[in-house]
Amino acid sequence: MRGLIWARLGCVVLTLVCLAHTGGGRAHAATSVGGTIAADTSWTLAGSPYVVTSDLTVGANVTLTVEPGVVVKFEVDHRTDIWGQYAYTRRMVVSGTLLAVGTAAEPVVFTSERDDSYGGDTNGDADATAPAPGDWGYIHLTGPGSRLEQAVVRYGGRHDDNTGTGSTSYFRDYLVWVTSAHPELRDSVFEQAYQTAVYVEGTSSPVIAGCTFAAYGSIGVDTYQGIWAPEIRDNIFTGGSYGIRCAGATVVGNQVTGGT
Ligand SMILES: [Ca+2]
Repeated sequence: MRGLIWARLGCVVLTLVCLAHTGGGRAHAATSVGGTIAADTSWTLAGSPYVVTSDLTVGANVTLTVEPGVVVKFEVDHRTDIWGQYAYTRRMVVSGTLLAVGTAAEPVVFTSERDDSYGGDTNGDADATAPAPGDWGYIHLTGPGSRLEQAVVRYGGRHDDNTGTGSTSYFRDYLVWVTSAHPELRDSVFEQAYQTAVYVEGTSSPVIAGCTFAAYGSIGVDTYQGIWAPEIRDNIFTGGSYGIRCAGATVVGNQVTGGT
């Protein structure tokens, strides 16, 4: 009898251990990334999700390739500045080249660590936290040849570039920020941006085609500070304040609903 009881207890203990290991629905361990990537690197499905736990820089002359189906999640690191506004979030600065080319069935996803709808419950808290626009900063493209194709970029767009400098906050409220570069953004979804989804400045001539911009706070594509000629073609803008703000861009075949 005593042996039977111990056997049953053993079953209970084993069950608890198994639950602990699968707690929160975490499929498998995430890969933590941050700092500077100094040599050509691929992020693979086997390593996904990748969690950005400090500012991430892709160095000059370096290519980061993100394979189809890979989910990249940015740690939520909100801190309150001296004005009482939340200030600091994670970001990705691409001085080299970012190749994030997915497929319709397996897009490349950039999102908040609180977004359980891609890559599972990566932060291990079940539904205790929900993602929100501005959970992370931006992807800043400043180097040659970057491509985002069949990608989903969501819940970012808020960053204080003066964090840690002791100066007044300098908010960069963009989900994707293009400075003097010529990336191709095709057939992708940019949604839940805190303010502007894609901001283009300097001698930039990106191609932005076949994309959907949804539920962003302010402007879908803002190229007003760009002095070259971007091509903005066949995109859908929905649920933001404005679709496109531009000067000197080629703008063809776009649809704007729920804004102007
Ligand atoms: Ca969660």
